[in-house]
Amino acid sequence: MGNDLPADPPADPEVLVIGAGFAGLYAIHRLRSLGFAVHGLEAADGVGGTWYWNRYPGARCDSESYYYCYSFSRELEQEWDWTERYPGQAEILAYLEHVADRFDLRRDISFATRVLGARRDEAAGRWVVETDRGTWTCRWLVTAVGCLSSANVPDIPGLDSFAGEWHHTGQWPHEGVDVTGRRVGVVGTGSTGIQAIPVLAAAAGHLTVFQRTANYSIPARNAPLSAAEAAGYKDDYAAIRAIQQASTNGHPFVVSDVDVLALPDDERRALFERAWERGGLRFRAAVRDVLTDPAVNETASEFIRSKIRETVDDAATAEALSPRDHPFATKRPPIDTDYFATYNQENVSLVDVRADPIAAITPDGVRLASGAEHPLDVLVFATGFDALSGPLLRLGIRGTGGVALADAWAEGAATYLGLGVAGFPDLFTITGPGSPSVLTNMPTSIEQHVDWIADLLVHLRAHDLTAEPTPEAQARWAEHVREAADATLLPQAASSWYLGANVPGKPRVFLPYAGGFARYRAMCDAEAQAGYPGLALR
Ligand code: N01
Repeated sequence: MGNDLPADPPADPEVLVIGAGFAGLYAIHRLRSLGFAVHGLEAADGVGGTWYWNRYPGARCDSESYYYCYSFSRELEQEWDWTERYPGQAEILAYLEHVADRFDLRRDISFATRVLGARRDEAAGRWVVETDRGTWTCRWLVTAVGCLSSANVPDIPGLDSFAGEWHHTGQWPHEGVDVTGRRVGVVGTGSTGIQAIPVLAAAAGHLTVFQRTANYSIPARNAPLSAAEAAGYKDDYAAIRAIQQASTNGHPFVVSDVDVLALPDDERRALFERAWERGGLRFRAAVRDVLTDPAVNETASEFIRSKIRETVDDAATAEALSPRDHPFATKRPPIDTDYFATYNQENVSLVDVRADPIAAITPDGVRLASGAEHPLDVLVFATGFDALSGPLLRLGIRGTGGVALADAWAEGAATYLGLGVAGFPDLFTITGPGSPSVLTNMPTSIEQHVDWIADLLVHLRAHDLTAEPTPEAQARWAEHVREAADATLLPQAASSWYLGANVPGKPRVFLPYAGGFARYRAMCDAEAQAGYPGLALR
């Protein structure tokens, strides 16, 4: 089905939802089912969000398919068939297109409509939203713009002069990029680079990886889902969802209570070997305290380094690929298919750009500070995103008194519960900064946020109220977010995008809430049950 613009977009809906990915689609569905006049604005010409834009080679989800999906509809759970343990980009996009059709969501979405700004009309008590296709107003503005949708392309001198083609992985051309036999460079070895590098290496004439920070990666162990496995998950959904709701990360697995430091070396090794064989994100749940006890973390970190040494033939390359500057899982841990083994291919080389930084892009390729030249035909920036706050800031939002969100957040993003911002009445931010979001399985967090916002809007509608966080509640939440991060090893990763460290000039504030999904959900529920004491309701 196409994504035609509605012929007559409804004038002045009650709720505007910006974005039509996992969050926006569910928000439109949920709010519509509660009787709100809701409309979606989407810059792309289709649904999908992250999974619309991220079409780079190897793009695949790191959560397993049976739980990287919505839980709000039992029928949807039963009727959709995933084909692999980890769903690829095209399959997730097909799923979201199915959801849009099944719940008839497209009729309430304007596609190819980019938000250019949103300002508060205080007299009218409404938001005025400017788009490249006209102006809208609404009573409640809900952002569903994702956490990782604002591409971070490094400002390297000479990029404009490059004679080859360059692409950021988050803005990958829909027609694909033919790298067959060509000289390809990849900058970045985060989750994205680690997924793309083996796939690019299989086709490229030569692949040069420009690595600034070595990364821990666990084998994904992707495989087709057998009919029996798929049926088993469908039968077990009630239990699976219950575990997710009670979990730290919204994943349906529990963190082991094994004290790895109490184990003899051979048992410790055997335990990690089993977790390595199982693969995936649950490796970090194989023992307790990985993210809180440096000694425990080092056992996991060193095990992974030993696997890199086992896998990579050249000892110097293995050492260069071995992370030493941050503990395992303090940056989002990637999972991979043949990532480290790729460096054994003759057509692949690794360049350490921490030791010898990229100085310039030339018409021919990349020049390092030492003067070394790397000629390239294709340059791929797997350099990540201006995370969490970036997608909101680029909406150009102005709240009470015309204050720009950018100014309100000059010292770093601050929200209440990640859901709203003081000074911005009737604006609600699905998976905003200060929410567990990126530390969790995203669909789980998205559903919780949308349900919470929907309940609040029902309350506001019933009592004819506006709502915004009180400055006091927001300040308390910022402090709690900081304490929750400081109770873990997470802030130790100096170059982490969790801290905004990947974007030059971005304030260093730990952005996601690290206190755990279940605990967070309980706090959100308590806030609602108490009549929203953290919100000024007028
Ligand atoms: O981005 P990243 P990503 N010169 O920021 C390097 C999610 N995700 O797109 O670490 C040289 O993690 C940077 O180096 P450093 C997931 O949450 C999910 O890979 O800053 N290098 C780093 O190596 C993930 O965490 C999935 O020193 C530069 C890399 O680029 C998040 O998205 C798949 C540089 C960026 O890594 C972001 O991952 C993929 C420069 N100027 C991603 N600037 C699935 O679940 C940056 N780097 C499918």
